[in-house]
Amino acid sequence: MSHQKSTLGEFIIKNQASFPYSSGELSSLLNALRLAAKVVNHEVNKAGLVDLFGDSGDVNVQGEHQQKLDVFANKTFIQSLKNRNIVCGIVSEENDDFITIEGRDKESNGKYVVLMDPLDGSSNIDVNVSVGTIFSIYRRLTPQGTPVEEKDFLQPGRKQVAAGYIVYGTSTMLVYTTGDGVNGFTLNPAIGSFYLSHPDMKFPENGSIYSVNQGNYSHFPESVKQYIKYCQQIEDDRPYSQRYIGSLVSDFHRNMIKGGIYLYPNSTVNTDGKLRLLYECNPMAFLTEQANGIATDGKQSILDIIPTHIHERAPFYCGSRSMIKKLLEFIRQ
Ligand code: AHM
Ligand code: MG
Repeated sequence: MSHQKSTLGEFIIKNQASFPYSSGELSSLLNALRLAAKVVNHEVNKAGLVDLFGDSGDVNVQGEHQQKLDVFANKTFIQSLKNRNIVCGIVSEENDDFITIEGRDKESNGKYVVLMDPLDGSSNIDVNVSVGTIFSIYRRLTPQGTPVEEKDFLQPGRKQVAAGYIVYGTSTMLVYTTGDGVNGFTLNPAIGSFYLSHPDMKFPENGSIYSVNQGNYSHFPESVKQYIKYCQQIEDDRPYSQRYIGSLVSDFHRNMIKGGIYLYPNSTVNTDGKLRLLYECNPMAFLTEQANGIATDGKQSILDIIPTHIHERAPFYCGSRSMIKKLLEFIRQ
């Protein structure tokens, strides 16, 4: 594979010219994420060997302070982004407020903002199940040279210039879009390079997998309950298989490759759903639409929601077109 396929670095350079208003900065930003992904991957892979499971603030045998992996991932991505003069602000699931990044001089802070979930599905770490990083990139609204403002982050998903995820699974992959299809790159750990292994990824039009935390069934809206019953009926190509890893990135990745639907509805417990609009739903929705799928909150495309605060939640349904269309029939009835 390594001598035939292009590396992620080569691919980014080759496709740089197709970015609107390209000046090489988005490429540099993607490279910063690529570097951080490798560092986090290294740490995730040895999580069972060194004592990375403790609470943040623990002290290990060498007397060094331990970091939980999600704290480590957060710091690593932030530092890698700060090191280049491209990003003026970051929103992270791990930080209550947005982070302001000053430029090297006042006039030259970056023109992009990044929103991320540095380690999604982190409850899976302790049991050696795959986790991921999700990222979303926008051009800022306020002028360069001024401090970033909250409104720079509160843009509808439709305005994303790039989005993607890293899945730390049986192999580590970086999957992203800049609005020109979705491409997946697999890390060769021996060489430390990502190689294009999954060009032009697309959701199959239909699928036979539904992914939902069915333990919450009693709390779901009636329409979603009805759809789940439909998935279980013995008719045509059903019943579908139920697969739920509990790590959005991993469930999404499988469904995009095999065909399927992911559901995290609003419920009597989570009235707005659980997943975060800005750094979970939006980037996944951008990838979904670029991969010929549909991502919706049940009423509208996820990408059309106008956000009002940085950590807001949304009901989230995404996947193969015909499966989502069927779900929407139930919701609209
Ligand atoms: P996290 O960002 O705190 O890890 O939560 C997000 C995760 C998703 O990856 C996953 O799909 C979902 O939460 C699982 O939630 P639940 O355990 O309620 O099914
Ligand atoms: Mg998350």
